[in-house]
Amino acid sequence: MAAVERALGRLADAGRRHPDEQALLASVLEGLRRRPKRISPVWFYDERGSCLFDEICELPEYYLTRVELSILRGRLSEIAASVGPDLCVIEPGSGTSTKTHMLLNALERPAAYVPVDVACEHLEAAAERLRREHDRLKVHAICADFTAPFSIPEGAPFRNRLVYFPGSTIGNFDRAEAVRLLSHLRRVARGGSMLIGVDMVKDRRVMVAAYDDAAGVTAAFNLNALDHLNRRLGSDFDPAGFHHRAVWNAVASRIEMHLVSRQRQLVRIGDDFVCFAAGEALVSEYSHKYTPEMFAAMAGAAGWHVGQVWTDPREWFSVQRLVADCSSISAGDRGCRVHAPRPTDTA
Ligand code: AVI
Repeated sequence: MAAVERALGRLADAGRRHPDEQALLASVLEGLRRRPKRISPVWFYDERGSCLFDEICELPEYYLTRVELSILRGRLSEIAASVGPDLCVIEPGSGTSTKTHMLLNALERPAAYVPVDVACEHLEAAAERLRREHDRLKVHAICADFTAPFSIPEGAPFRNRLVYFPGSTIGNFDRAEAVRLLSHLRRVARGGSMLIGVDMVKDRRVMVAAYDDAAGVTAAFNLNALDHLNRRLGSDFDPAGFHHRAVWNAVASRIEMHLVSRQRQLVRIGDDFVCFAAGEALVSEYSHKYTPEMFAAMAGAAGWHVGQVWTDPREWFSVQRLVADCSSISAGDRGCRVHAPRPTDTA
């Protein structure tokens, strides 16, 4: 009898949920039934999570943002010359478009900028700022999840396309997902090119420290995902019942962020319960690191050819130009070649 009542209660509860919320709940439960359990890194990014991420980018251990910016600053005119004039720059997951400003200033007569992001309010604010700063630039913001198909308005000045995908966001997708995304972005580029930020394999200690900083900001960022889940889905994760862990998985060439259960516990999610054993890890993020060869092979599987690779003196990070059509790579740049670092590049 109790089981029947529980089942009826579950049906009544399910009926009260919005279909979008039900789909969200179903996808979270699907991840929590996997071995190891997984949640999507999208749960990091509520308001607090976005602020924590901004703080992460300033941490001494988190080299990625700093090094990518140093490469861009040091090679900006070379990069701008390589992609050419009159471009429509499309930026998936544009956020606050901070690095874009620098790129747009260096490009010759940029025609249009198309930021694509799910955070619609931030997107419009960033678009408005860029409209004010570049008065001849057409800015057309698209509020969409860039991993799903989205369409760009037809016609000039949206023709000559450059996809700009900095920040090593590609590292947060596993290989199959990354190939799918890169193929999708190649179709978006329509025969154009892509500038992409790619984090490189380096000393394990450097990589682990970047995801497990001494001040505990990344730990707070990771645990905040549980608060976000609780608010959105009415689950009862107790963040104090988990601790943050960052590990290097050499076989998969990635940093993994885990939330490790401190004890055996039951967590209610919707009308279901999920059991965690003491010490059991919930995977919250993968951050893949590449060698130039690994990345070129993956980009190749998505139909891209590597043109130039710009890197820093320690070769910790790279900015790569990918082209859909191999004939647009000059003979000297063909293939995967790491440029000799210049003495002016600093991390
Ligand atoms: C957004 N992404 C590229 C970051 C990374 O480095 O994988 C997210 C992040 N996770 C922990 N720290 C930063």
